[in-house]
Amino acid sequence: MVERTFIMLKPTAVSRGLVGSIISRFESKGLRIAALKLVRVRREMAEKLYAVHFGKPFYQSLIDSISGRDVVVAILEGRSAIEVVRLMIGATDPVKASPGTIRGDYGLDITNNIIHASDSPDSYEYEHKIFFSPEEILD
Ligand code: FUP
Repeated sequence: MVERTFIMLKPTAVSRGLVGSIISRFESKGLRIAALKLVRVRREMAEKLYAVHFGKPFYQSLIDSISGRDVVVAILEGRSAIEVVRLMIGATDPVKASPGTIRGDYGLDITNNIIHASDSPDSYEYEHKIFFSPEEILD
């Protein structure tokens, strides 16, 4: 099934100059870029993206880690894109993420774990609308 997923390259990926390398992995895999842009994250956008984590011990540092900072957001399209991208990014904790995955290859910090990706069709529907208007998504 062809579907879309939302990804966000976190501020560390941008500041370390990893954007091209990471996007290249998705292109090589055969995923199509349906939308792509560099954005400075407003605090309310961060709070919306991470609303499910409100109240958890790491919530505030998670919000602070992206608020006011630059990220690259994209929508990727392809067969089972949500599952494929989740496999490619690896486990949430980079210590546990397998080598060969993006989180496994590029860092150690759990909060700044390089990349976010939607984990279900519902989360895709919710997340991509925080960053993209319909006319920014191209067929
Ligand atoms: P994931 O979907 O893999 O990004 O993981 P979660 O939705 O569980 O977590 C969202 C973000 O919260 C992670 F990217 C990093 C951060 N986090 C922490 O900082 N500490 C934790 O113990 C768990 C998650």
